[in-house]
Amino acid sequence: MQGQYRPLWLNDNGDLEVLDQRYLPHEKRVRTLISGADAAEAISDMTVRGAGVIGNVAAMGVYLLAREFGEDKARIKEEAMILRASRPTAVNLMWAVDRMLDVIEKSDDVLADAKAEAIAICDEDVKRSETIGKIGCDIIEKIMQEKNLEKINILTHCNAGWLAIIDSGTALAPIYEARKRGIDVHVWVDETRPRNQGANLTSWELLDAGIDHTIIADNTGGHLMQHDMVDMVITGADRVTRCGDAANKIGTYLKALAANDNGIPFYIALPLSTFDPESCNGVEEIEIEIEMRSEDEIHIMRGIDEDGKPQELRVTPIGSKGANYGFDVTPARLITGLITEAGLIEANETAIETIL
Ligand code: RI2
Repeated sequence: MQGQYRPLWLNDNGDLEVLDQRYLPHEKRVRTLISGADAAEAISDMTVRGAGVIGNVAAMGVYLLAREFGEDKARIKEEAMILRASRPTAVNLMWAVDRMLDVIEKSDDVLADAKAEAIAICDEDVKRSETIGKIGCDIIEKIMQEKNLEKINILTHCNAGWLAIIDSGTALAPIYEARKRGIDVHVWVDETRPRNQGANLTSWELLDAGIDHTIIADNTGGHLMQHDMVDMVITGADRVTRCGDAANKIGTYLKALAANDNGIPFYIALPLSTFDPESCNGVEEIEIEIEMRSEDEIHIMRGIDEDGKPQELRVTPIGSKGANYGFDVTPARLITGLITEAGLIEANETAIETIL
């Protein structure tokens, strides 16, 4: 692939260019990152987001550090710690930075090796995403056969498409694959307050791909499930423990509870780099890494007006407090299966051990 991916690519100067996801779906704006600090900022300010892509941008960020600091490995390592801490929950970020630093540590040609490794990480994600798509789509076909469906309704939360992991996502990869296989799919897209990754990004991706979808307010899923309007749920993840508990965008847990209550299969799609082998009980152990974001995201809605101009609108009383938890943890017992590039596995320690 040589560094040309849809949400990020290297330009002719060797700078990293990324699609600025803060302006989607209304504007396709590109931001150029020339230093490791630029890459860290782009991750923290959500120019790029999604567990896979922040790992990719962090890896490319370490390459940019190698370009700045040459053979000064100690300095690269020091600066890379800023990248490593640029968001707290998605473990792909730490995984990618550590892998880059390992290569640099052993390297005699830091710049060339760092660039090659960052590209390798991205290339591997392309393959992972493709495999996840195929395995996930086999599950879609199985559910359709079992229920004798002509069209399948899949609910997803947040954005786990190609904007989140190259080149076709985690949760959306099976849906893209279904389209390739000619399967009739309809996607319920949770808006995903407060940053609206579903309403802004998943819908944009699906519209672009010509996939039938409907955006719903976050609290709609339970009602749809009670009325047999959802056949399966697939989401991505930011961190999955070795025992199968999954941290994902806030609200995922409530969807899993509703799915469980209604006997609807609930899948998490993830690359192996999203596993956190260090932790087991996700609610207790991931708690400290759950991102708390600015309460302004709760108070202020962003969008465009009738003239297409970006606007911000305060929707809460001035003086009320807001709390903005970025992620929640879905316990393994509520997860039907984990769709990974190593296969479909059960969400438990014994099964996960065989693939890590
Ligand atoms: P992949 C997102 O967080 C969501 O939690 C989403 O499910 C995940 O990243 C997608 O990442 P944010 O970065 O599973 O938008 O596709 O806060 O890697």
